Amino acid sequence: MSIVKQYPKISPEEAVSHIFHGATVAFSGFTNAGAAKLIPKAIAEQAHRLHEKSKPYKIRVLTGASSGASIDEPLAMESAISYRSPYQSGPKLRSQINSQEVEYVDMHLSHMSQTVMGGFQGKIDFAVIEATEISPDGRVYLTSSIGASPAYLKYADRVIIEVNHHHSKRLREMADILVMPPPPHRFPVPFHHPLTKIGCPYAVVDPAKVIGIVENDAPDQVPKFTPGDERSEKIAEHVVRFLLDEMLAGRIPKEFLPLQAGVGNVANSVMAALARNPYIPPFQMFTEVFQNSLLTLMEEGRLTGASTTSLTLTPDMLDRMYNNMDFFAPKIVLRPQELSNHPGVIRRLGVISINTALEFDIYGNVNSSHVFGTDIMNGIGGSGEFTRNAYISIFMAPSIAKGGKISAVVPMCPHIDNNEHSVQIVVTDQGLADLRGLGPKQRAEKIIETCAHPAYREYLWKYLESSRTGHIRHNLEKSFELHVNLMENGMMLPDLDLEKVAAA
Ligand code: 0RQ
Repeated sequence: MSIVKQYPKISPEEAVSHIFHGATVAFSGFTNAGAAKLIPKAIAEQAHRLHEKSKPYKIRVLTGASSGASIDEPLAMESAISYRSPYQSGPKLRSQINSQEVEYVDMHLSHMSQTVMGGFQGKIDFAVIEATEISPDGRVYLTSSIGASPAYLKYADRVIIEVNHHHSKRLREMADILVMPPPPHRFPVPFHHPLTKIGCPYAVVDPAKVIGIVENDAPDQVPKFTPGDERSEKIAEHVVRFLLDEMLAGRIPKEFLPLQAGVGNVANSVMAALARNPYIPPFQMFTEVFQNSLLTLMEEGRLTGASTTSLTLTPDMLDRMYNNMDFFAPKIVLRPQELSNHPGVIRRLGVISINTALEFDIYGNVNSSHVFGTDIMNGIGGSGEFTRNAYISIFMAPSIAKGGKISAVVPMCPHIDNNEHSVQIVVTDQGLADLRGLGPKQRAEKIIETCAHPAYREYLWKYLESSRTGHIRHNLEKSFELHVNLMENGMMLPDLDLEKVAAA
């Protein structure tokens, strides 16, 4: 730490005047939670002005995870992004990635800090970080997410802080921050419980690097999730019954095990169903996103503690938390994504991971990220580090999408995020297949019979029967027939009667 200084208060426009074409800018934010807000908007305006004069202006964007309305979408609307990592979920940016206008590096989220340290994302020219406060000696108190911000503050050349007065200063009571040193100087991460703390309540920056402070008062732009539908409810029922059976079999202890749940409607339905069931004891979470449903569960005493890297709460729910910090602060730990998603800790704690797939194949390989194996949806996010190291790893998907035009169960996935060696349980609204201990043939039979929608079962059985025998049966000429049909005819099985499918 070189100096102690008073930071100049600057306007977003002044801050942005430093950010040059081609710069790599690392923003705070893991989802919209804790995302920088005013500066991305001002960068988008700067891009608009320069593009109007036919001048080039694009930046390379890093964040903790997705950033949607706060960063990705305003910048993508002005074609101001040339490179993006490690995760995104915005429709405009997605289309620019899929047309190869934007280079996208889709990464395991806990790797981000190490990747930045190694220089694989290039030099970090600027970090733009939202904070509740920065002290003259460089302690940065982060807001509703920690994400990769501690590493960005450490490795960036120059730093701009958005001090956001909307957030509670008491967030620091939840924060547990450290940046891992490079190997071989790493140490075991001694978490024996989701709420263990080993770090500081603040991140650290060299004050000499700080260009200035931009003041802000805007809430996080976290959108509302739509409520779960009938298929999500069915999936939730299967998952709850399975977890109860695991308890009865003694494979889950009576005090239960920490859960990780992905984001989205299906995950919300599962969390709600778990909480409703009187035989599931109050539980804890070791996860990366703390979303609306979890806040309610905590208030009801069903969720007794959570480790996370972001509070992805709609503004009303975040305010509800801020108005009751005496209750919430001791029950939540906010960590850097390097630690919230730490493989060794996930394994040690015996986390049960519950994530969502776009599709899975008859052997249990999962595609969560690339439609047709070509078009990005969002990314792998944290699903890989949780699935690979979980005590029980679960993937769920509605058995059909787009009214039956798409089957979630396919012969072979054209892209694989999580493979058959890591995925233990797959579940759809049709049923749950426990793949543990099963060989490939048994897995295929179980998945087709239990998880596939009835309208697709016959096709899948025929595929299996017509396949070349080996340890794993496949018919390489037909492996992607359903996907090719979907691309060419808009339906995986063009002769299917969709009204009948919907009724089944
Ligand atoms: O299309 O948006 O046009 O309606 O895909 O599907 O069913 O709404 O599912 O919102 O839960 O997202 C895997 C994308 C699921 C998400 C994924 C179409 C479908 C719909 C979305 P529409 P749903 P969800 C923690 C862990 C990876 C990251 C992760 C995800 C749209 O869960 O990004 O797990 N996961 N992170 O109609 C083509 C198929 C399809 C399909 C569904 N097979 N082919 N389209 N759709 N199946 C979070 C973080 O890491 C931050």
